[in-house]
Amino acid sequence: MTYPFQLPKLPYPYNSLTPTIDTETMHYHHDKHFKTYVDNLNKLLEPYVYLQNISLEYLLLNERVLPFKDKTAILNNAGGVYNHLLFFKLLQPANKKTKDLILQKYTSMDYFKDLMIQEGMSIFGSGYVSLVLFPNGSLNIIKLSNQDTSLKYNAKTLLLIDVWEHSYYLKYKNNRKSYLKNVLDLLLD
Ligand code: MN3
Repeated sequence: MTYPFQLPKLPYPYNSLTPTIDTETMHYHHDKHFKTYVDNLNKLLEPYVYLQNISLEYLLLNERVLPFKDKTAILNNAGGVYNHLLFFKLLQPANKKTKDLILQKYTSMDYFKDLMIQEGMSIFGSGYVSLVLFPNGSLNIIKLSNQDTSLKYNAKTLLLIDVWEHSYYLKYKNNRKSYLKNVLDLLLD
C-alpha cells in the first residue's frame, strides 16, 4: 500500500455490528474519520515525490526519512490510516486461534475481558487498547496513545479497540467502559 492511499471498503455491512455499534457511528467512523486520515496523509505526501512509493509501514518505522516540517503530521495521519485498517478488519468475532491463545495465558475469558477494560479505561485521552503476539510467542495487552502503532514491537495484532471518543460517543456518550465491555463481548463470545 503506497501513495495515493485509498479508503478501503468496510469488510462487512455497516449495520452488522448493531446493537454493539450503531450504523450511524460506523458511517461516521469509517466514511468520515478514517477517510480524513487517508485524505490528510495524501495531501501531506503530495509535495514529497521521494516518499510516494514507500509503504505505510516503512513511513511509520523510518521517521528519519520524513521531512522535518511535516514529520509529526505524517506520522499522526499514517498511524491513523494504519490503525483504522486494522481496527475495522478486526472488529468481528475473533477466530478460534486467538481465543485459544487468550485462554492459554489468561485462563478465563471474563478475566481477560476485565483486564482489557481496565487497560482501556486507563488510557488518558485518545488511543487504543490492543492484544498483540510478540515474535517470541508472548501474548500481551498493550496501550497505544493517540495514533501510535504497534509496528515498533514487530508483533502481530490480534485485537485492537479504538477508544477515541468518535468510536463510541454517539451511542455510549461518556461511558467508555460500557462500550469496551460490549465490544469485547462481540469479539470474544
Ligand atoms: Mn477511530
